[in-house]
Amino acid sequence: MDKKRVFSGIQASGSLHLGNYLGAVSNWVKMQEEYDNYFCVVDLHTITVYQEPKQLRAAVREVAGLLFAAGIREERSVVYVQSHVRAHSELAWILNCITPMGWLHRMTQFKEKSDQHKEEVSVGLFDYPVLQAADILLYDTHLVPVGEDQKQHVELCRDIAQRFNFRYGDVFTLPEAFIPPVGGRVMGLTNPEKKMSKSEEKLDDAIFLLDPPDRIRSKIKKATTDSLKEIRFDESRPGINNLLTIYQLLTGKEKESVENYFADKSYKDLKEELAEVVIESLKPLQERYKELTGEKGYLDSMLERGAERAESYAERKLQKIYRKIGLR
Ligand code: ATP
Ligand code: LTN
Repeated sequence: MDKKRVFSGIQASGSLHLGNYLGAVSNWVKMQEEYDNYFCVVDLHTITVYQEPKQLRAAVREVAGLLFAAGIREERSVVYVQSHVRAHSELAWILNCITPMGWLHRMTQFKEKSDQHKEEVSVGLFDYPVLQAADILLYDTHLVPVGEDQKQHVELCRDIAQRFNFRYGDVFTLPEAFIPPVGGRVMGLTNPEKKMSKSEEKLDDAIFLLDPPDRIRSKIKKATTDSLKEIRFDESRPGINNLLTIYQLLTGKEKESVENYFADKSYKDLKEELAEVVIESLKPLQERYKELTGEKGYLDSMLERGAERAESYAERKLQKIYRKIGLR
């Protein structure tokens, strides 16, 4: 029987952080054996907000390199860059023509991002979720593993697919979001009321996957906690709750055993132990990243193969869509 298909995307708007890793990428790695996978560096989404060209080029390679370093394997997964496969933009246009503006006005991420970039909000930023729907629908995707912030976009994608199928016949598979029960929303270190984010100005808020050990120690040391003492999971205490959640995810322990372990310890102990756990967890990834990018041309050739494989699927699907609409 054919395996179910997984698709997910990641932006090249900066370095990857622990939130991206725990909320998304680590699950992609775990899931890849069971499914047929497509993982895409979504550079066309990234340019919905201005990026300096040189930096963008470097960031795309860094993100792709980190996916492989984290354990995504070419044998199991197609990894490629969105702009290398033209079908994404072409399908996005078609979906634009069946998506009501009102649906996009409801997207909370657009509201947040357009507040952050008040000086210039592009049409592309508004249209961002439609391009995302095109990504997903091109590959007849069943499951979309993402962090909690993307749930609304995947639901919109389903709505667009349903509308298309209703008008033109059964063309699209209806996808479902897969959001991890723990880790779907890792919070910022200095501001644990907000999710950890690449584009956050405050650099100490996020632990980046390529941060050296000393940076990790100093960021965790500065993390916001509270004036209480007890170390336990409690959503009303976002700072401590977040540090414990990161610890739990990286050690693979149960909540209860994490709480027992820290029962007689101080916040200082928690921070020191967490820093060492983070450093050790990222070490193999950082070493693989160095190896992989040290060999000239290695990463580029993997991405080239990825684009070819993605294109052969996407192009066939797109031709079918064109015929359904009456464009062929
Ligand atoms: P930023 O937070 O800087 O805007 P983003 O959300 O645009 O970044 P992407 O790189 O596009 O980040 O996201 C890649 C994946 O990481 C998505 O599945 C997203 O849901 C997930 N993700 C992002 N931030 C977090 C977080 N703090 N906790 C859990 N998952 C996250
Ligand atoms: N909007 C997503 C990135 C993204 C994506 C996708 C995720 C673009 N296309 C398709 C899943 C499926 C984000 O994380 N900000």
